[in-house]
Formats: sequence, C-alpha cells, structure tokens
Amino acid sequence: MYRFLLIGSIILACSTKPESEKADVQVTGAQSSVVADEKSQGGENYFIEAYMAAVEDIKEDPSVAKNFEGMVAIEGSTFEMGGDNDQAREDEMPKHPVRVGSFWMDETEVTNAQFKAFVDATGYKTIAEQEIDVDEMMKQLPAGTPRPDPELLKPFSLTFNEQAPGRDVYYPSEWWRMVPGASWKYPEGPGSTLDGLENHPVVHVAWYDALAYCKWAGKRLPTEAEWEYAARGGGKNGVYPWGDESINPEFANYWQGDFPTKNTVDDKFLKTSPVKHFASNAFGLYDMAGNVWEWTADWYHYHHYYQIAQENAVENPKGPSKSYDPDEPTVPKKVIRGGSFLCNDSYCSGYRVASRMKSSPDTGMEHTGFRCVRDK
Ligand SMILES: [Ca+2]
Ligand SMILES: [Ca+2]
Repeated sequence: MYRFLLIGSIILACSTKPESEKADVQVTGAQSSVVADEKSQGGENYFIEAYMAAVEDIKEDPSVAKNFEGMVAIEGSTFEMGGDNDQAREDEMPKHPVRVGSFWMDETEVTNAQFKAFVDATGYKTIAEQEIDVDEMMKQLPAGTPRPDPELLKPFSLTFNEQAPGRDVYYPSEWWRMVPGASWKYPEGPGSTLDGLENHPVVHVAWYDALAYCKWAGKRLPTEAEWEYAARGGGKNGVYPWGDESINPEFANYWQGDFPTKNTVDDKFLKTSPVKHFASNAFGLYDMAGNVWEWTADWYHYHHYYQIAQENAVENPKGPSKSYDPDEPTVPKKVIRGGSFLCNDSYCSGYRVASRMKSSPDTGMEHTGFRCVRDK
C-alpha cells in the first residue's frame, strides 16, 4: 500500500474511472508512473519533504534519551542471515554471513502509552492524522485533472476487514479499507478508543512517524540485519524466535483459521495483544513473532541478499540505496519484519525470523508498529 498513490488514484479515479471502480485501491502501473518516480526515494516529492521536515523538528528529550529501562543489551556477533526452511521465499536467499555490532533494543514493540507520551511532549501529528494538501497534490498530477471532492480526501488510515468465504482468490486491496478518521488514537476509526489498549503496540504509524518517535527517545530504528539477529535470539538456524517448533497459539499472536475469511482466535486476540503477553525469546525480546509488523530502517530490495552475499561476513549492512519490489516496481518501500496478528502459514508466514515484508514509508496500517534500538 502506498498512501501517496492511494490518494493520487482517488483523484485520478474521479476523472477517469466509472463510479463502480472508485473504491478500488489496487495500484496500477499507469497510475503509479504518473505520481511516483525515482525521485520519491530521494525524498524529493512534496509530501516526503514535509514528512522529513516534521521529523527534523522533533528534538531529542534528554531525560528519555538517558533511560535504558525496557531495553535489552544485545552483544554483537556474526550470524547467518536468510531463509531456513521450505517456506523461505526468493528474497530471503541466499543465506549469508552478517556481522552486527552490539546494540540496545526495546524489549517490546512501542506501546500506545509510550507513543502518547511522545505526542503529549512534542505535539507531533502522525501522517494518518494530517489533512491532505490538495493544491500540492494537484501539481503532481496530469494537467486538467479535476479537483476531487474534499470529502474523499479526509485523513484516513487502513484497517483490515475479514472477507466473506467461498471465493478462490482474495486481494489485499479488498481486505484493506481506507477509514476516514482512523489513526493511532482511533485504531478502528471514529468512535474507537485506546481504553484498555495502553499496553498494546501502537499502530497506524508510518515509517516517518516511527522515525520521529525514535528521535525524541534518543533511539533509532533497527537495521534489517539487527532485527533478524535479535529475533534469532542467538540461535543458529531456528525458523522462529523460539526455535523450530511449529507456531501454535501459545507462542505468538497470529491468525488461526482460514485467512482472510475466518479467524478462530485460538490465541484469544483478534487484533493486537498486550506486549509481553507471550514469552520472550532467548534475548528477552517479546513479540518478535506476530502481534504487529515492525518497521526497520532499511529500504526493501527483492535481490538485496544476492547483491551483498559473500564468503566473509558483511559488516553492519544498512540495506540497499534503492528500493525494488517486483510486485510494485515504482513504489519505494521499507522492510517490515516479524509478522502480525494477520499472518498465518497459508498466507505470509511473516513470523519466521527470516521472513521479509515491505511497506511504503508514508503508510500506516492497523497491523504495523515498531520498536527502537540504541547504539551500545
Ligand atoms: Ca490472534
Ligand atoms: Ca512484532
């Protein structure tokens, strides 16, 4: 999903598509080429400049930055990064040696209470809460594109909707719904609250929002390599943070049943769960499998491991300079890790320690959060 394209596609849909297709948020090549090009990776379109400016405005809070409570010290080492079992996808290959330095990592995903403390201190507004600057948007669309109905461009975020059973194929564009007013504060949209969710991971945060939080806290996002090393908890070739035993509802918050039509909720959580509900891995890190996906610092590139794999361990890799996702080649994406309450073996198996997924950095979703690290 790519917020910038979603908005662009709404505007273009208003002028070029029949009524019946207006709700279709599937990104097409034609739309993508109009509103996104390589520049968007360099932060040169208006929106990304604005997002980065908001991050730059955030000041580190010295009292938070000195606080190591809730963080785990991780000793650096060399490990084998990449796919371990027959579920591994092409982008997890080849497995290759990587050396990461020592660092501190948040033992849990950043919670709603923690994110609220950040917002209270800084007044930061997440991307999902921001009004869309239609004038700027129009400048980046073909001349003559009609102005959209402002009602269609209210701030929104994406929530998941279980699908009716009985079909052969389902598409993400159908199970994700643009909900006006949904944001980290109102995870299901207007009327929903965070009551009782203080200790759940914050969601609907875009990569830039995560960056802003990390900066305030004197932290940073983990690299993809740091994240995988941490998830493995010192294990060598384990498939999951706990080892090789198949996932079951006692180990993590994921999706039991048929995705995306029937969640049997054997783990008791339809959506997010309180952090630390499930056991930690050997490093003392919680929810490295499931609950919510976690942003990493790195761009996603499908062939990245082939590009860097060598016999000698790569030192502290920081990801490729450019993103490439063959599914949506014009959309730059960051790596997300660990899977979410929506993952199961029939769909993404994202809770495997080597599993890679990707998401556009301007887009918050109901199943995506983050945790931070600090140099050691
Ligand atoms: Ca669940
Ligand atoms: Ca997680």
